[in-house]
Amino acid sequence: MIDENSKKHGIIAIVGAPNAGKSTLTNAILGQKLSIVSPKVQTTRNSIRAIAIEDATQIILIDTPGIFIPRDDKILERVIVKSAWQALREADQICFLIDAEIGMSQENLRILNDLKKENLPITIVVNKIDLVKKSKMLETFAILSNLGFIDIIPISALQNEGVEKLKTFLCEKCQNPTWIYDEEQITDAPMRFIASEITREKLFLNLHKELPYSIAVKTDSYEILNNGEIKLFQIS
Ligand SMILES: Nc1nc2c(ncn2[C@@H]2O[C@H](COP(=O)(O)OP(=O)(O)OP(=O)(O)O)[C@@H](O)[C@H]2O)c(=O)[nH]1
Ligand SMILES: [Mg+2]
Repeated sequence: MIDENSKKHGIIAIVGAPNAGKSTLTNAILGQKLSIVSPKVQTTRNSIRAIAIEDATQIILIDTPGIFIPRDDKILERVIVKSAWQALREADQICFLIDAEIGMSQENLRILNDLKKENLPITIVVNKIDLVKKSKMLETFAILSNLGFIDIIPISALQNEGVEKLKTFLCEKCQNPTWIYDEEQITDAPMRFIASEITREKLFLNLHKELPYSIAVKTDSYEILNNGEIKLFQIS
């Protein structure tokens, strides 16, 4: 039993450019698959909360859509990016994910400069370290420390390398009293949303050039069958 008085929580926003591995990291910290993942950009459309527990601490992760410069005429793009910026403002700590293969791109620099202007608490997480040579890593680290970042954590979310260390680090940033979700709750997203997301992930993974990126899936209803299977009624 955890003593009520020792319970703490914190909100951690996972942000970064599209495809940096934000959803993979969210799932790795949570310890189970919740957020959908694909090799295509803009897989995550809505910020989604994953609620992890580490001893007496409830770590509330917000997996956000990738931040990019939206085109003026694309409403969907503007909505996606807005959802990421909203999550940043309500977080106690921001994990800014950088794809180690891409390193400090102009886009990453621009987003980081915008974040710094707002004086937000940022930890840099360099992901996909399994894909790069040490020299490339050191180059990225040097640029980041020249920009004044002190907390830079290398990980491979896919191979679960460095994730435990990151989780311990994030726990220290969660200093608000009490828990705000039930112990067994892993997200605040409704079942229907999760069901729609799983179908959207399968569409992303199985369709290629024919996939319209704006594809959306809506779950109308579902039935739990006698054999335990779930029958979904969805439109896209
Ligand atoms: N090699 C390697 N691949 C990774 C790692 N983390 C994520 N990936 C892959 O990178 C791709 C994108 O991962 P996502 O987790 O969907 O990335 P995201 O940042 O959530 O993407 P958006 O939601 O589209 O912004 C997937 O193919 C992942 O399997 C890693 O540590 N190493
Ligand atoms: Mg994602």
